[in-house]
Amino acid sequence: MLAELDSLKATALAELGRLQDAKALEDWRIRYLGRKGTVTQALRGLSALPLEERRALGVAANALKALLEEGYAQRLQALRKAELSARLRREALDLTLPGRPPALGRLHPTTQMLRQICGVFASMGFQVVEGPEVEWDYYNFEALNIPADHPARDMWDTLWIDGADPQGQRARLLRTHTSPMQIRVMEQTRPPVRVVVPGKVYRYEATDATHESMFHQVEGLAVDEGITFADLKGTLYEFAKALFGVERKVRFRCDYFPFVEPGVEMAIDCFACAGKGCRLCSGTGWIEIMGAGMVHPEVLRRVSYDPERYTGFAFGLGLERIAMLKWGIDDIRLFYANDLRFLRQF
Ligand code: FA5
Repeated sequence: MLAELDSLKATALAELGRLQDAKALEDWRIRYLGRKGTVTQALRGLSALPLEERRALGVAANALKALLEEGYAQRLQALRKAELSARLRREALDLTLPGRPPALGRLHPTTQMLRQICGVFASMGFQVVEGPEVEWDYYNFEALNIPADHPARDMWDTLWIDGADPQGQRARLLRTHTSPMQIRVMEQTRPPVRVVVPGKVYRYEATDATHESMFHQVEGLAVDEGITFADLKGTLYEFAKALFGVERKVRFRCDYFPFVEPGVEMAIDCFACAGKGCRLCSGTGWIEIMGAGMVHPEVLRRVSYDPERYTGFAFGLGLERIAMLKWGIDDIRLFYANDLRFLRQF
């Protein structure tokens, strides 16, 4: 019987050493140490033996049981450890891998420039308002002192909504400039008026490096008692300094727009060559940035402002052209070509 226990011990331990997973280990435990397991059965069988024999065998059988239980516990621990390290290897995270940056959006250069320009005028007390892009002939032309058949209409190549042969003031068009908002604002308010109007405008033109058929303008209008040409110059000078630097010089030269009198074009001295003449300023030393002038008395009369009492100035600038100057962009078509290589630079 002792010999049997010895051989049982040898087989059980040899098997235990070969086990590779938890399921096989559990089977092993049931086979040897379970309720009907070999060792348990052997211990039960002891009761049938004579006392002397029972004592000696009992000690040996209990020692075997303890040995196998101990072996089982150690093997279980070893298997769990092996399993854990295999899992850690399998699920390892490589913390040295660079992360994937979330794609962040940004403001379009036009929007950035628009906010910058409106910010400068807002700091001088101008209110920012917006108006419709689909406009009546009346506001875009007629009320601005440009009646039908007036040759000045040729200055703005118009996209008509209702066909190429518009009939009168109720014809609809895509506004060719932001100036119609001068009329809309004055119709709805009494002086003093101080507004800037940013927005899209449309022209039926062939595109090239400096012309788009859709671009943005920022209109400005100030009307009150006693406003003079000096106010116009001062305001626009402040604007030029804020946007292009304090050392800028400005130049006003006569220009013609039917809704202002006198009308001017405003230029700044070229900041690329400090007025010496270069490619940016076509060798002139000056860069034109907007049209402006004193609001025409006829326009004031149209909105029932008394031109004997009130005077005002207005200006209109091309936003993309200003952005091109500021950021050294040499083709206006880049703004709306949706080329990310261009847009990501802002
Ligand atoms: C006007 O549109 C007048 N309404 C401006 C004005 C307002 C004058 C108030 C007096 C008082 P003009 O057509 O020149 O003017 O356009 C104004 C600016 O828009 C130009 O100086 C230029 O910077 C820009 N611009 C004109 N045409 C285009 C175009 N096709 N593409 C891009 N920018 C343009």
